[in-house]
Amino acid sequence: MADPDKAMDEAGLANPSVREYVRYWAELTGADRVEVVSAADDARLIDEALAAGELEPAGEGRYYSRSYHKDTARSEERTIVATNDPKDKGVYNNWRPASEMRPLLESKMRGALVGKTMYVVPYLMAPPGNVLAPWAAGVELTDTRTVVLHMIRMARVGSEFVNDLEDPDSFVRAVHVTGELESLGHGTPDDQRYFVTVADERTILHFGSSYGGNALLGKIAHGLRQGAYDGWDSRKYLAEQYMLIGIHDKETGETYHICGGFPSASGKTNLAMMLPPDALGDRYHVSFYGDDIAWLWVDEESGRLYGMNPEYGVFGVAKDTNEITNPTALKSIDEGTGTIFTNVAYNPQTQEVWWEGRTPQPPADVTGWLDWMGSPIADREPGDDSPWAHPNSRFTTTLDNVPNIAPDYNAASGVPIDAIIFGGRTRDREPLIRAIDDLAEGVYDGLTLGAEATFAAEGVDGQLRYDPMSNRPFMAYGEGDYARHYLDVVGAAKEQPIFAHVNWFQRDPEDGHFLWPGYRENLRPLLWLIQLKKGEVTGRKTPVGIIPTKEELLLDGVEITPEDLDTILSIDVDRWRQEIGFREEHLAQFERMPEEIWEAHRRVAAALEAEAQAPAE
Ligand code: OXD
Ligand code: MN
Repeated sequence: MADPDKAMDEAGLANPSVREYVRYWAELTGADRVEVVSAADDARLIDEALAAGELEPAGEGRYYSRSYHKDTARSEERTIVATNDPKDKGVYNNWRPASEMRPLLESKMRGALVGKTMYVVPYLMAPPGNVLAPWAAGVELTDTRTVVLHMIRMARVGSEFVNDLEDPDSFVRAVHVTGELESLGHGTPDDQRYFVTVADERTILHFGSSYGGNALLGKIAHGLRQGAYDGWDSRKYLAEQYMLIGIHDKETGETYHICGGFPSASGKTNLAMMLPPDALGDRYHVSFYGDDIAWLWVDEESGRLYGMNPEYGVFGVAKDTNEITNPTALKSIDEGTGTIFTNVAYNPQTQEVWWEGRTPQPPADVTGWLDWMGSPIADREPGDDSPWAHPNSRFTTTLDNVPNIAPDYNAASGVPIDAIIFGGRTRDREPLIRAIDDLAEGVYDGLTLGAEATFAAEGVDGQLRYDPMSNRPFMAYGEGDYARHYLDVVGAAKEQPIFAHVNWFQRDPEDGHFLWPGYRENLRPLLWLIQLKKGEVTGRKTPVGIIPTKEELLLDGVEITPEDLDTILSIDVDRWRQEIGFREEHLAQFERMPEEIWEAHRRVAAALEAEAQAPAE
């Protein structure tokens, strides 16, 4: 049996509430050993993981890992938010009573660490000293060394982050037990996996995976689900799946901050790491704060909306990351960065890694190459063109490795937010950008955010898979209450951020080409948005927001035809009227949706009707 007190004494883990929690779980799981971790243990843990074969070398100072082949992504169906109040049930949070979930999870975890080590990972999901730090401390207990190594990259880790809490009990209890991955019945009626956040007890209990958001509990379970619940419960803040960037104007010396949500596979990491286009690089610099999570609150002193990235790293999707889509990401995962790759293709002979879209063609010489499951590519049957890397394969690297990391990313203050943007992957209807300068209409727009269903079978043609504020998988309480809270937090700011909806993905209906070149050029509509907020341009008012005129967009050096430009700067009223019908059904599912949101919906619908009746110009 482990001696948790000895381990905690040695590591200087002094918080009495944390110590009691660690003792409780060491006993319940029957762990043989307890080890308290800090970021300074990284090199030793890497060596141990290499020696144990859990990691393999991927060039100098980079590592490769492979997960169990059925354990490769978050599982939304197996994810539950439990509380003691049935009123917390929403459409998306798979609510269950805490009284049912806690005993169930404890029974699955009982005795599960016999013969194993229980790692104790104290962490902070905030820049130290931030006003939201009281909600950001946690202690993850995990049975998996590679999970520890990921946590060290994705969060600030060490006993110092929990030792001096004002309220010693105010840390999130985050317990991760992997279970016997081969016998969990993945995807069957007898699925044993449970990923539960007991939100009103600030306890996260995840059983049955060692992958990504299922296992790194600081990131999604705490940073988003628990954070969202705490933000609402305290009435103090929002925890959102948003990227956060700064745009610095070297001519005026001013910096603007934009955050925003995009459903997965809509290019959020690429946007967050964007370099300015060559023609604008002399004047503007884009800096990176984060690509996945932002917590937002109103700063008491200035009365402005502020934001910060609670994470300490990037857990990026590898697929399609290359010199054109995201050169910044490639530099962030270069040799010497300590990056861990998971489920990409790997060549143990040369220690190289590869994923679909890294280069137009896979390596021509397949000698030594293994696919993400470890099978030699050379042994494939002719015509087998299954991907070498898993589509959800990832790289994990710390923020300091990102070449354009903002100089103040670690500042306790956070940064003032000028604009909040939403964007999905939409092949028609959505213009390049439409700005919304009304809070309720902005929140309404976020609530009706969606992306095209990936496969036609998933939905009706032209209908989006709605993903409110890109938080659908992370909703922690009822959507109507969420909308109310969003209106209240942002509404309390003295200077309102401007909202906008962006779309880089409109296509030509005939030949399918993208109308807007995307990537670095996406800075241009964002600069227009800032100018609009400052009153330097006026745009053109439409029923669904303000869109730029051709003359207002900085277009020098952009390759786009006048016809394509017209299309992305115009509103297809008939398609929009169809969309309004879908939105009405979507919103109607949610209880307690604030009247302001319904009013915004009716305003937009009425303006579209008026436009449809207006004689053509
Ligand atoms: C996610 C992630 O699953 O960021 O959204 O990993
Ligand atoms: Mn995410």
